[in-house]
Amino acid sequence: MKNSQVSQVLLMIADLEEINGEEAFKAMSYRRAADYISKMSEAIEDTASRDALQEIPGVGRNIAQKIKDIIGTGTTKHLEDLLTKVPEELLELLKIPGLGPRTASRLYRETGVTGIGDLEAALKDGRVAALKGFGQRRVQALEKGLHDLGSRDRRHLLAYAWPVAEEIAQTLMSCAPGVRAEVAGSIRRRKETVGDVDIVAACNEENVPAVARCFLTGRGIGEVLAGGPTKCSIRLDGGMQVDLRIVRMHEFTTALHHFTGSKEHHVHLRGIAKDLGLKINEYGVFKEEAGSAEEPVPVKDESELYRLLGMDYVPPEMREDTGEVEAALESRLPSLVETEDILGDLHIHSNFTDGIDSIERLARAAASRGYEYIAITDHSKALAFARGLDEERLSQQAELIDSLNKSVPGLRILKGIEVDILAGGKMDLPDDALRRCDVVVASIHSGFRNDQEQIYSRLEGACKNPHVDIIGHPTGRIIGQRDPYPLDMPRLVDLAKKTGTVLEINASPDRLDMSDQYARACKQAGVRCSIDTDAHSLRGLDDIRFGIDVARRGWLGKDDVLNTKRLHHLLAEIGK
Ligand code: DGT
Ligand code: CA
Ligand code: CA
Ligand code: ZN
Repeated sequence: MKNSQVSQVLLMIADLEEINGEEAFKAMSYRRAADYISKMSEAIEDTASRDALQEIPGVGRNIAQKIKDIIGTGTTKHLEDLLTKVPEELLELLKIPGLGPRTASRLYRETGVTGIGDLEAALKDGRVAALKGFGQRRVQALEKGLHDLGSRDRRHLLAYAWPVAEEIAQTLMSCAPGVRAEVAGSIRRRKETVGDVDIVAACNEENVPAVARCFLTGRGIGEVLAGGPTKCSIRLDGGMQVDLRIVRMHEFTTALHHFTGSKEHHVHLRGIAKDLGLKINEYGVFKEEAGSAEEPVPVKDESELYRLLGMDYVPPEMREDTGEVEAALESRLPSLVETEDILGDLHIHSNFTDGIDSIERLARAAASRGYEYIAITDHSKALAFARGLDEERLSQQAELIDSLNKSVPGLRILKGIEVDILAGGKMDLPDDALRRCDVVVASIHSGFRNDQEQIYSRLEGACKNPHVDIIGHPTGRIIGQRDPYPLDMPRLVDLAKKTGTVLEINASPDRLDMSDQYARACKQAGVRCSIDTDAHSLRGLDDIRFGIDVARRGWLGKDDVLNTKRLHHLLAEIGK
């Protein structure tokens, strides 16, 4: 059982307890434990077998026993009891942004609503509006939430879909000799969200049934949607669809290219091929012969395919028909930033605030990734629930960092802060405190309902503050959960250009903020970006990959990214 699964069961217990009217503090212990377990690097089974479950925050004897039950059986008697008191469909309601356990409980007890479908009906027929305390605004918010939930369920985070897809591709390769399989579609293009998973497999004729069988009988399949010899489609238990194309070996390159997309990129390529007397499709590249059969042109790999069209190789991330075809024809595609180019991470939280790992452990992990530097940027005091730092704790942290810099070899730990941008554009800590930091990330964590002008003037306060280096997660969105605050992005890019402020590509899989098109706008305007994880644990450092994906989709090269610079250049660039 994975940590994330155990954590989910605990969250379920917490929600059910609260819906059931249990006191809030009881649910809180489960939530704390769940949060910690999902972030910690040790496998929960190992924690259990060394009898250390009670070291987890929120876990006493009672919850420890339940965790053991969950590890062993996937559930616990307490959960099963709760499920007899509260309909499980109510948990679905909690997926609606802004709808918490208390509201779910009232909806259930006072209008009889259980699931999403019921709620839709009760909103329509006025049962919800008739509830005490449910004004028109609240009803509208629920309607919007319901609508957003619908669109959220149709797309999945890249970070969720990608490992699932890779695992299936790996399995296919081991189910018969000589099988090739690769993930295509929007995952290969590294889009932030994925509609469905596309996999292309190639094998010899006689192995087709084995490959198809292997795909259709894999783990976690909820439903088989199609099961033909060349095209199979399944829906996984979690609701995600997976499409598989099975082709012959010599078709692999063109099939992979076709199903990588995007459709728009391909439409453009086909036009170019036609002008050259060529035809390209999933089965190959063909010379169009007047009056006779088309003659196949052998294609070894994708580079060769593009070469046949008179173009440079276009990386999958750029295949969106937003100018890459023209650029590839004229040999002026930028060379994109790579994972190896990243020399450090400038937005990391430690256990001084809401991170779970110590600065020392974070530093050692960063050093072993080959980083040259990291910045510890914990929250400032306005974020009370995260135990944000005041000046005094910030200087205690600075002292610790000074001593760690002597004892952790091969890596410089920079003193940083993620300072809250308050109402009116004031920083949450005085200039004196910010001046002592090597790196200042300034972020908005409150007042999301400000209007566009208010948001802009807050960001203006940050960009114009001489100590602020980077604007963290500039738009504030959480994918599928929270819309960005109202922000005129081109105006922020202008401002960043004028003030020399760096804009962050936050690599947290559900933020990816800025998005790819904003990153590209920065490049065009000559505004520097940084790619940072906002890690709250050792594991979070791995998210850097998703930030690099965004940068590459935004056409950024190494030089466009601040944290590809060597330490002394970095410090010079941010004026230190
Ligand atoms: P998604 O699933 O919405 O995140 O996006 P994709 O790009 O993975 O789209 P999907 O799964 O519908 O199709 C995968 C690829 O197959 C797509 O990127 C290009 C190719 N493809 C699918 N349908 C068509 C089509 O009607 N025409 C062309 N040219 N290509 C198509
Ligand atoms: Ca797809
Ligand atoms: Ca598909
Ligand atoms: Zn933040």
